[in-house]
Amino acid sequence: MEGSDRGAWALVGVLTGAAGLATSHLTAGLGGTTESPVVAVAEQVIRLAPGGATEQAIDALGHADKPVLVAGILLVLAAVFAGLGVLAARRRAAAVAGFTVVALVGLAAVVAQPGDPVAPVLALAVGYLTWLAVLPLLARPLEDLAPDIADGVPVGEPWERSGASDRRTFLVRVGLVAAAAALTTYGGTLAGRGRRAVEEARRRLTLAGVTRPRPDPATAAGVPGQPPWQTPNGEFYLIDTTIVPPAVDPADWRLRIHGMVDRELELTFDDLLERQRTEAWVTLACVSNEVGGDLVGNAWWSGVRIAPLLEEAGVQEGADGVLQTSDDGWTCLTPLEVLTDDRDALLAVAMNGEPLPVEHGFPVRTVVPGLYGYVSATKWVVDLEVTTFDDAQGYWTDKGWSAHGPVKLASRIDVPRSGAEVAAGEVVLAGVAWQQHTGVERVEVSVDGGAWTATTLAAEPTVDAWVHWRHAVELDPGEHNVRVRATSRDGEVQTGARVDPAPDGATGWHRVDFTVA
Ligand SMILES: Nc1nc2c(c(=O)[nH]1)N[C@H]1C(S)=C(S)[C@@H](COP(=O)(O)O)O[C@H]1N2
Ligand SMILES: [Mo]
Repeated sequence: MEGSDRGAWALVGVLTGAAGLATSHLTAGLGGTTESPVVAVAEQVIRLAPGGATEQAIDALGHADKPVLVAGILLVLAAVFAGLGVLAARRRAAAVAGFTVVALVGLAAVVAQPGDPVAPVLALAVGYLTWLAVLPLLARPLEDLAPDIADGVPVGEPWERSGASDRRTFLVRVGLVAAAAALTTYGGTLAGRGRRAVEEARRRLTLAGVTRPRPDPATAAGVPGQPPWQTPNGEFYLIDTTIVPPAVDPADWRLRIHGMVDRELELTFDDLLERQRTEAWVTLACVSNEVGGDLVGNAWWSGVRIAPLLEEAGVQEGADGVLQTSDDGWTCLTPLEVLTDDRDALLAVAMNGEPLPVEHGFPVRTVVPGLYGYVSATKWVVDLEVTTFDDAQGYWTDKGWSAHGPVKLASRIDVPRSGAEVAAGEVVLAGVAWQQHTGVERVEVSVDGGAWTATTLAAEPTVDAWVHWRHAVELDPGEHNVRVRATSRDGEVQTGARVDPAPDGATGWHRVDFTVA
C-alpha cells in the first residue's frame, strides 16, 4: 500500500471510531448515564489493576488519575482504530470484526459497573451501530480510488492517480463525519453535564452526623444464599417514573412546606442539615411487589424527622394529608397522621451511610416506615403541601391505585430457590418477613402441606425493618414444597388468599417447590 493510501485508510479507521464514540457519548448524556462507555472502561481498569499499581498512579497523578487514564485509553483506541482502518483496505470483514471486539470489551466493562446497565448498554449499542454505518460510508469512496490489479499486483499510485472529483468525494465525507463527530461529542457533553456536576457535588458532600450502618450481627439468620439483612445501595430495588433521573444540585435544592399551614417554610439543604439528625433502619417496599418478589429492601437512613417541621409550620385544622412533589413532578399524597406521629418519617439525606445515590433521590427523599413507596417515599422531594384527601391525590392514585397504602403483612422464602436441587438430610429453609411499623411476631412454614411449624427468628432491632427467619427440616429424596406465613405483633395471621398487587398490595403465601437429591 502506498504511504498516502495507508494514511487515508488509517484516517477512515480513526474517524469511524471517533464517530461511534461520539454517538455513544451523546446517548449516555441523554440517558442520564453517569459516564460514557470509555469512562466505564477506565473505571474497570482501575478496579482490575493490582491495588498497588492503582495507588501508585493515584499518588503520582493526584486527582487527575481518571482524566489521565481516559486520555490514555483514547490514545490506545485511536491507534487501534487506525489499525482497523488500514485492515479495512484489504479485508473489510476483518475490520468489522475488530470493531466488534472493541465493542465487546466496552460491554464487559459497562455491565461490570454497579447500577442499572440499560442506559450504558444502549449507549454502547448506538456507538457500535455508528461504526457499522460510518465505515462503509468512508471506505467506499476510497475503494473507488483503488489501483487496478494486474496479475495480482497493484498498478500505479491510486491516491495520486485518481481524479480530483473522486478525491473530493472522499474528503467531503471525511469533513462531514469529523464535523458531525465533534458536534455530537459537544452535544453529549452538554447533555451529560447536569448529571456529572451532581455526581461531583455528591462526591464532595460530607454529611456531619451521618454514621455508617452497623447492623447487629444477630439480625442475620446466616443462611448461605439468603439476601443480607441490610440491602447494599447497589442492590436496592429501583422504581420510579423517570427515564433520566433528575439532577438536583444540593446548592439549588429547596423544600417548600405550605398549604394548610400557619407559616410557610422554605428550607435550603444547609437549613435542613442544621436540624437534629435522626437515623433509622427502615424497610421500604413497593406496592407492585408480587408474592415472593424482590421489590423490597432494608437500609440505614439518615435525615431529619418531618414531624417537627410540620409543627413549626403549624398545621391547620381540617388537614389530613400532605401532597409531596418531586423535582420531576411526581406526586404522592401521604396521610398527615403518619408524618406527625412518633414514627421516624424522614427527609432522608443518606442511605446506608452515604449521600443518597442519584437514582434513589439525591439530595433528599422521604421515607415513611409502614407505607408503600408509592404513597410516601418521594425521591428528589421539593414540595410538601398540607392538604386533604378530598382536595388532592397523588400520581398513582390518579391511575387507579388505592389512596391509602399501608404495607401488608408479608413473608418470603429465599432458600431454597424455586426449582433448586438440595442435598438429602437436613434441609435449611430461610427467608424474610415484614410488616413495617407493626413488627413480626412469628413466622411459620408448612412443608409438603403439613402442619404450620414455627421457625426461628433472627434479631428484630426495630419493628420498622424486616426480620430474617430460618428453619431446618429432615427431608427424604424427592419433590417437596414449602409455604410460609407470618403473624404480626398485632396478632394478625398472614392471609393465604391470593390477591394481585393492584390496587393496594398483593397477599397470599409464598410457596417454593424444590427437589431433594
Ligand atoms: N420522584 C419519585 N419518587 C418516587 C417514585 C417515583 O416514580 N418518582 N416511585 C415511588 C415508588 S412506587 C417506590 S416503591 C419507591 C422506590 O424507591 P427506590 O427506587 O429508592 O427503591 O419510590 C417512590 N418514590
Ligand atoms: Mo412502588
